[in-house]
Parts: sequence; structure tokens; C-alpha cells
Amino acid sequence: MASTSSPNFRDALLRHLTYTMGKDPEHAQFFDWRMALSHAIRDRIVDTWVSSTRKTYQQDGKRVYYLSMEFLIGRLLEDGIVNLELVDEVKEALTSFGMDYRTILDDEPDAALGNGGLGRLAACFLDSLSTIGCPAMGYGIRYENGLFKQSFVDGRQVESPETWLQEPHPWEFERPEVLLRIGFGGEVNYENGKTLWRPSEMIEAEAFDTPICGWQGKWANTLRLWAGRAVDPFDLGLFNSGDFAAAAEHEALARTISRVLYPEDSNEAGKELRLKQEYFFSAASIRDILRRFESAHDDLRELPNKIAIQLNDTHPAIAGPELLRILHDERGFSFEEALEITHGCLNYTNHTLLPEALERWDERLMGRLLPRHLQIIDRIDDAHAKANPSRTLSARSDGQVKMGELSFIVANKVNGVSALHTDLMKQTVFKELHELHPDRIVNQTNGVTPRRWVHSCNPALSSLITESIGDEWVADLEQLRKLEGVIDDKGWLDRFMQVKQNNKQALVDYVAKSHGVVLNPNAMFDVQIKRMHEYKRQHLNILETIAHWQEIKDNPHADWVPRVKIFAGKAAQGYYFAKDIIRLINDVSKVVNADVETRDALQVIFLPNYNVSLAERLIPASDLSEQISTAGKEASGTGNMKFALNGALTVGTLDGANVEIREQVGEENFFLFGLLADEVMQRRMIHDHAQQAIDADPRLGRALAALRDGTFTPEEPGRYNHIADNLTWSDYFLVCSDFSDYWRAQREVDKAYKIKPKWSKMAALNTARSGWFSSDRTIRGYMCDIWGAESLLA
Ligand code: 26Q
Repeated sequence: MASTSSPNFRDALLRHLTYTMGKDPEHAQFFDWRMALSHAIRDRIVDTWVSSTRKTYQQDGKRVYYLSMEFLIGRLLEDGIVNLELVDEVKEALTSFGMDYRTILDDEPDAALGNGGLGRLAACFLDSLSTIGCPAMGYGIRYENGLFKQSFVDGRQVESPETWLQEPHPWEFERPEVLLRIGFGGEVNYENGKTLWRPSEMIEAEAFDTPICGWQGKWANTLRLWAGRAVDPFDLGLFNSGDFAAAAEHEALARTISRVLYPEDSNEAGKELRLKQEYFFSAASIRDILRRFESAHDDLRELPNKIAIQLNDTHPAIAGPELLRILHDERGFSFEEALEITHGCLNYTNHTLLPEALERWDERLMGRLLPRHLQIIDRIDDAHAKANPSRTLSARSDGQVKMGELSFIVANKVNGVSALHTDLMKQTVFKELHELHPDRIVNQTNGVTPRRWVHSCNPALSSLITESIGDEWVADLEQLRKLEGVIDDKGWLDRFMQVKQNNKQALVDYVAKSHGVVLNPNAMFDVQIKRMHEYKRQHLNILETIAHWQEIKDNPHADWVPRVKIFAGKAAQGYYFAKDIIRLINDVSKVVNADVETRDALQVIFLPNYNVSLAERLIPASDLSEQISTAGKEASGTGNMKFALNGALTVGTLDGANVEIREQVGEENFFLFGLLADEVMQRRMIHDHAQQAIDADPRLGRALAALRDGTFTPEEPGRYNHIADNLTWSDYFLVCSDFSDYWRAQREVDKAYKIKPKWSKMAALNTARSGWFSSDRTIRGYMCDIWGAESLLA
């Protein structure tokens, strides 16, 4: 992997330390080195960026616009270094100044502009779009405060604000010249046969651009994030009259629109500010897209041939009515023609079937904030009803605007994110709309970028793979299949497992240093990391852990397979049940880890503040990946793919993309358990399903009893009664019904782990056969089936 000579890079680093940071190497802090390094890397990315942008304009092919409320990017410096293949140069240059590579990289805060899967998917897509050379742009919001920081006080989650922008952010370019006025409220007037919306409030959207560089620095696209600004930041009248606070108030109000990311990942809160955020960034993006199109073309009817807009869930759904409004009210197209153009441009990705997560807005709220859009939504409904007279399906009904229905009706293509999820969309939430438009729904199974999730987070595995099959796999992940040719070589397999062992040791060192807990590196690392949610069933995991601990205590000298149970994940602030599960896991951890009788066989730890960077440490060090959602509830999952790629085995239900992972890696290399999606629906019909399951499995009964009798909370025995009650009397997510089969699967896991050669081969086969889960494959699918876009790389 050749690159430019190191003296050059060393010079660039020193130049930025001196002239950008104004520091002498003698006195520079880690921060100064990181900034200097970031600028040196950024310079090279900018060269690619400028040439990619030029080529995009010259070729005038179809452009893709990815609209997303969330981009969970994580750190960017290592990404840049890795993509430009400058790792050795950078290490050498830093070492020559006495600086440590890892220390400098770890100084960067995560850009946590997302909640979880949906936001991280958007970030992986940006990486793949640039790697493939698809002319594309991401649009989102430049939140001043990303997802809250999580810490524990007495085992309880405590949130504090995340402040990634308090330090200068070297990756963005402010574009003060790109300032768009976004209106809210006001009234709709009819003048000279035209409809005119006169908003009563204006906020300006200012653009901030971040270049996103693809693999080997061949192409770079733009992520454009909008920040709220006051149109008239300072009321001079008020200022002159001496009311300085009131003079600045307007500015403060405008800025709140991009102040904070809503930390809810599955519960529609119906908050006015959230709707304002959605319209703010959708409208700014649509305006920007049209302006760019009109600078080079004069016939807006060409729009669907030149652009494709992807709505990442319904959060930007208002972009549809906004585009329609501009075409009809401002550009003079008939409503029908405006609708046709809009329909040709927009596509919608659904990420959830959970009823409580489907966005719905009160029509009074929408009518107050966006009066013209509400009228347009009615006309969309009318047009749809006219074209489909046999049905009465509408986006607006029962006093609400249903953003899923609206998106479906407006969109050209609608997609689900795994095969099972797409099927369920057709059978449940969008059943009737699917019958009317049978060609509209397509599947695009999610993927993850192999650059971040293998090559860069697991450098030792990456080297071993490259040594074995060459380096093309990084941009062509299905080449990992070639590893099947070397897996039967005992020497190779030993090296593969040695990589895992070293990664586990590195995690042990990190946890010891940062949390003061010493984990057993020879135990199986069993990991569940994701947002806390009942459907994801962290409580099934902890119940099985309790039952397992009880069994070990019954017979402490038996030949137990040692395990370390690792949890991490945030709960939404107001989701009390999820927060109580965090506390329960922390309480169990305290008791179990202190038990000298069982300590060698079982440890439990909940790591605080799960984020992208922590995932990058945990996944390469995992033996077992917990993907145990109630079947039919997890749309896809993407963590599941990262684990499999890094050689962890999955214990999981047939849910989301688990189904496809199992198909790819082979059923003998996957620990399956649990009810299937249709069985879940059947099981719920049995009124005492939980009670029956408890009666049938004494282990479950005993674990639940431990929740009630204060085993883990001697100071407050009743603390978890409500969890035990919920599981016994309601158990919507079928924790009890799946418990016995989960227990069985876990014992199979133990058995397999005991036979080292067997486990090693299964793990290696997971790596070798997971190449299909590259987000490059996913993006090619979107380009071909949805966007009709082409790569501009030769
Ligand atoms: C909606 C309204 C108001 C406030 C917040 C929200 C909101 C925000 C985020 C609703 C949902 C989300 C995020 C959903 C999400 O992350 N879904 C996950 O998407 C992944 C990528 O497709 C899938 O792999 C996961 O299965 C799915 O849960």
C-alpha cells in the first residue's frame, strides 16, 4: 500500500502545528497535535473533494440526495488516515515527535448526531457512496448537542449533555454564503388565482459541509448539515433602548432549532420543536437541491432524471409536500404535474413496524406551523383517492397526519431493510397500500462499511486477511469467501484465534484502566450492545444470566465454561422500564462479580456511554453476539453484521437480518432459538402464555423469584417486583415464552466453545461468509433498483 514519502507528511504536520495551531512542538498538547494532524489529513481529502465535485458537475449524471435527521458518524480522523492509506506515514511522523498514534486518535470526540441503527446506517452509506463514486450528498442537522452522555450513579442511568462542538471541529467548512430562509406559521392567501403562503416566523438555515472521503481517496462526497440562525440576529431598536437581553432573544430562539438531537429512538413524542426541526432541514435541503439543479438546467420536468432523493424513514417526509408546494405555488406547475415530478424524485426507507414509532402529527399542530403543507397533503390524498376509487386510504385521518402513509403515497419506491422486514411491511403496516401499488415496495438489506467495521477497528484481523487473500476485500467484501480455502489450515486458524485473544486482552486492559474491573481474558466474551428497549430483550439476557449463576452456585466445582457478560446501551430519558433494566443489570453485576464462589465462571459488566468508539473496541473482542429481539420487531439490525464479520458467533432469533446472516454463514454456525414471527402473533393469543412458560421451566421461576426476594437488592428487596410482575402477567415481548429455548441455545454455545478447534472454525466461517453484508452491496442495490444512479469512477 504505497503512499507519499514520510518527510512530506512530517512537514505538513509540523506546518499545521505551527501555522494553524500556533504552537511549538515543545509546548503542544495532545489537542494541538490532533488538530494539526486533522488539518494535514483534511488537506489531502480536499484535493479529492474538489476534483469529485468538478467531475459531478461536468458529467451531469444523476445525483443522489440522502435526507436523514441523524448521521451517527463517530470519529473522523482515523477514517481519513485509513482511507488515504497513510497509517504508517502518520505513525512515523508522530513517533518522530515523541507522540503516540492511538493517544492522539483517542483525543477526538465522537460526532454522535444520531440515536442508533438508523443514524449509523446513514453514516455507513455515506462511506459507501464515496467509495463507489456515486455522486451524492447527505443532508441533515448540525446539532450542537448530540446524543446525551450516559453515566451511572448507584447503577442508575444519568444523562448529561454531549458537547462535541465545544472544541473546534476540524472537519467542517462553514458556508456563510449558503443561507436559506425557512418559514413557519402565518397564513395562506389567494391572490390573482395563485396560492401564497405568508409565514409569520422566519429562521435562516446556514450550511456546514464535511467532505466524506471514500476508500483510497478516489472520491469524496459532501455531508451538508444545517444550523439555525436568526434572520435578524440583533434587534437594534431593543439594543439601543438598553434591553440587551431581549435584543439577543430572537437569536437564541432561532438557534434552538438545531440545538439538540431528540434522544427518542422509537417513541413518537409529538413535540412541536421536533416537527420544526423536520421541516427546517427538509425545506432547506429541497431549496438547495432545486437551486443546484436550476443553476445548470432550465426544465424542471427533467428533475426526476437528474436527481433521486432518499428519505431516511419518515423524519424528512415533509420534503415531499415542500417540493410539491414550490413546484405548484412558486414555479407554476399544475398540481398534477407537480405531483408527478415529486413522485419521480422521492423514495422512502422504512426502519420500523413498531406502532408506537410510526410518526403521526396532530393536524392542528401541523396546520398551525405549516398551513399550506396541510392543504397540500389533502390534495395528495384527493389525487390518490381519485386514481384509486375503490379504496379509502389517506395520509390524513382521525385528526392526524400519518407520515408513513404520506411517504408511501408520494414515493416512487419504498423499501424495507431486511428480507423479513420487507415481507412484514407488505403483510401488515402497508398491506392495503401494497395491494394498490404492488411494485412499489422493494427490499434493500442493510450493510455496514468494511473500512470502519473491519479494516480500521480490527487492524490485526485485517492484516491476516490481506496476507491470506490480498487486499481487494476492503472494497469487495465478498472476496472474504476465499478465506474458506485457508480455514482448514490449523496454523492459520490458530493465528485467527490469536487475533481474537489479543483483542480481548486489549479490551480487558481498557476496562481495567477506565472502570477498575478486571475481566477474565480466558472467558467467553458474550456481548449485547444496542439501545435499551423491551423488544431487544436485554432482560431475557439478564434473566438467563441469573439462572446460570444460580446453577453455578448449586454446583460450583463443575466444569463450567467461563463467561463474561458484557452489556452497553442507552435508554431514552423517559423510558423508565428500560432504565430499570439498566439498573437491574448493574445490581446483578455487583452481586455476581463479588461472589468468590462463581467469580471464575461468570462476570457481568454494563459499560457506560455506549457509542461508536466503544463499539469499535468491543466488537473485535467478542466471541458471542446477542441478537435476541422478539421475532418480527427488529427491522434489520446492523450490529449483528459487524459481529459476524469480526468472527463472533450469533445467538439469535429469526428476526431482521439475522435470518439472512444465518443463511450466509450456514445454520450450523449460528445458534438459533425462539419463536418465529408468525408464532409470536399466535402465542400472544394465549392469555396466560407467560404463566405457562414459568410453570414449565423451574429455572425461569427461580430467576424471577430472585428478582423479588432481594437477592440483588438486599437494601430494597422490592425494587424489581414490577419487572417480575410485568413478565409474569403481561410479557408482551415474550421473554418467558422464549426463555427455555434461549437457555438451551446458550448451553449449546457452551458445548461448542469447549471444543476449541470447532469454535475457531465456526468463528472463521462467520468472517469468511459475511462479506455480503457490506454497505457497498446495499448501496449498489439502491443505485440500481431505486435511484438509477451510476458510479463516476472508471
Ligand atoms: C421519531 C419521532 C420523534 C422522535 C424520534 C423519532 C425516532 C428517531 C429515531 C424514531 C426512530 C428512530 C430510529 C430508529 C432506528 O434506529 N431504527 C433501526 O434502524 C436500523 C437501520 O435500518 C435497523 O437496523 C434497526 O433494526 C432499526 O431498529
